[in-house]
This record gives sequence, structure tokens and C-alpha cells, in this order.
Amino acid sequence: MKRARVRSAGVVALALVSLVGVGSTAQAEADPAVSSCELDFCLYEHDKFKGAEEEFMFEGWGLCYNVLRVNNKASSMRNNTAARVQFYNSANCSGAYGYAAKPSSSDGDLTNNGFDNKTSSIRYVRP
Ligand SMILES: [Ca+2]
Ligand SMILES: [Ca+2]
Repeated sequence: MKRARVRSAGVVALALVSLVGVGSTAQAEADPAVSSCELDFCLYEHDKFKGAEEEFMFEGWGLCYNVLRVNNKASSMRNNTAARVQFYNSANCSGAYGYAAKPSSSDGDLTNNGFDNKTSSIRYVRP
């Protein structure tokens, strides 16, 4: 007798949990996702961290990473690291760099640095 009552209470509790779950999911979809840089360094297709995003993981000083998704498209950036990040117009960090991001910095518009829609590779440099 007692056991049966506990079981039915459990079913009601489960139903409530699933209703709450549906409600919070709908709310999350209604809110537009805020662009956040989860990894060490991020490039964005458009000014002010909008459009396509490419995220990079910092694996060591002096390493070069080719830009793939936003190659020749990057217009803003976030640098979450203690590294200076150099921007190159060519792949494989060849030639001279055209712009360097300071450690822990962001730039919502690379135009004023003369490097809008140019970046093809980046290098992490010890500051
Ligand atoms: Ca762009
Ligand atoms: Ca380029």
C-alpha cells in the first residue's frame, strides 16, 4: 500500500520536471546567442564580433595557425590570452605581419588598423 503511493508521487514529480525542461529550452531559443569567445582567440567575419566566427586554441609560443573559415574576411577579433597575436596577410605566417593584437584585448573593427578582410594566418608571440 505504502509502496504504491510513493510510486505514483514519483510519476507526478517526473511530469513536472519534464514540463520545466521544455519551458527553459524554449526560452533559450528565443534569446539570441551572444557572441562569446570560448577558446583563446577568435576572429569574426564582420565588425563588432558578428558573422561567422573562428576560434583558436593556443598550444605554445611562436606557433602559426592558418585562418580557414574567415580567411580574408576577418573584421574583428578577441584575444583572451597573455600572448601578443600577429596577423599575416599570407598563409603560414610568411612575410611581415601587418597587425599585432595586444594581450587580453579585443578590436571591434580592424579597418582602422589597415587589416580588414586580409588576415590569412596568425602567430602567438610571447609579449
Ligand atoms: Ca569582413
Ligand atoms: Ca590574406
